[in-house]
Amino acid sequence: MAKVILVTGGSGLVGSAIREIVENQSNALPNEKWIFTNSKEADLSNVQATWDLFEKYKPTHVIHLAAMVGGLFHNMNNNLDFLRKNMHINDNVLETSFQHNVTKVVSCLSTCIFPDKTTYPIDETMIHNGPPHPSNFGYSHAKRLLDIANKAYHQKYGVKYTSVVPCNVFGPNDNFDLHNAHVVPALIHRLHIAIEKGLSKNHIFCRKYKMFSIVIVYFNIFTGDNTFVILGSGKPLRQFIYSLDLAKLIIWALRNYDDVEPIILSVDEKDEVTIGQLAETIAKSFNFQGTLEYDTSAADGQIKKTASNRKLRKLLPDFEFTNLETAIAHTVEWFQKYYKEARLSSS
Ligand code: NAP
Ligand code: GFB
Repeated sequence: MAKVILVTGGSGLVGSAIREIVENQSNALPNEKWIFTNSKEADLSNVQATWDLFEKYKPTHVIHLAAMVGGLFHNMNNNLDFLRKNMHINDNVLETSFQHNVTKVVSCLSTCIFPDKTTYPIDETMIHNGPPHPSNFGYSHAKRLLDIANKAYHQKYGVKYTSVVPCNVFGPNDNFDLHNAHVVPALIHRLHIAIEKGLSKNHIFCRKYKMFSIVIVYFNIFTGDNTFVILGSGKPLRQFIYSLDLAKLIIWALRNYDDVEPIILSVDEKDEVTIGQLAETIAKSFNFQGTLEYDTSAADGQIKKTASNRKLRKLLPDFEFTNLETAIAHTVEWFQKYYKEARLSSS
């Protein structure tokens, strides 16, 4: 049977990773037609625009990624927008999918929507066991409603609407906006700027006085300005999944996972790192020789959200995740190569 697979949010971090796997790494099956859409083509918070999009493509399957997405600080300052925008998008996509007889919808939740006061590791059964962390309650409740809606549609109509629950995601084509981004793209962008500023200042100094780059190191040590500040204490723990690995798992879920219950798509618990370890890994990728300092006046957000991928491992025991250092190196390399086209500002 021919499948028309509509990927909402197809231009974002996760959507572009799926496109990379499907189109550039030729992983589409002969009977699959893949369509990647974005907010310019159709604002899915608008009912009519959503209807028109589905009328245009008549999808049989939907991977629903479109959402208002952001890091800790963006969420903290915009809980109402995250709640309303995502509620509208999610309700429009699910109801329009049903009205168009879509066979299957795979939506995207997040490990940050779980209860803040909980036991660890968290698993798929715990989503609604208590209030989420106050920093992102708007986003979290909108995402939890997706799970509730999936179950309501299944109960009434028997349709296969399900969801996947990624941990923190990063990779090429992320949102690198300095204020709204998640921690990985934010640190990459900020360290890139710091080094450019530092080096360009020193380069100017050296060029003017015809000195060699060895002076750059001396100049930095001498002026002591080789410090990079990380927001927060650096102590919170996170699991990070490379976007291309997540893309492969979401494609697998569309083709093979038919349970209405969510499934966590996360690296193993043993791969959890502190924000400080993450920052050191990013600094190593830039070959940054300076010192990392922590601004403890800035929020830490959730101290941990350790998720179990046991359910995934049972179904896909041999799946191999890209290790963090390699994935960070790929992302830094991509950012430096495509700096001019990257999403440096999401406002
Ligand atoms: P992203 O890079 O910010 O991309 C968001 C996508 O949604 C973009 O394609 C954007 O289109 C689209 N979009 C936003 N508002 C829209 C609207 N009103 N109508 C239509 N499209 C709209 O986000 P992402 O990181 O890829 O996230 C994708 C999914 O993964 C989301 O559901 C998110 O909640 C989930 N997730 C992300 C993370 C993470 O760490 N990034 C972790 C867990 C779960 P434009 O490009 O036109 O704006
Ligand atoms: O990815 P992130 O912004 O969101 O990570 P969460 C925040 C952690 O990184 C906090 C530290 O401990 C911050 O103190 N951090 C250090 C920074 N430097 C920076 C920086 O420059 N920018 C940012 N953003 N953080 C999000 C949820 O939580 O997880 C979202 O709020 C989403 O809803 C996402 O679901 C996956 O991991 O804390």
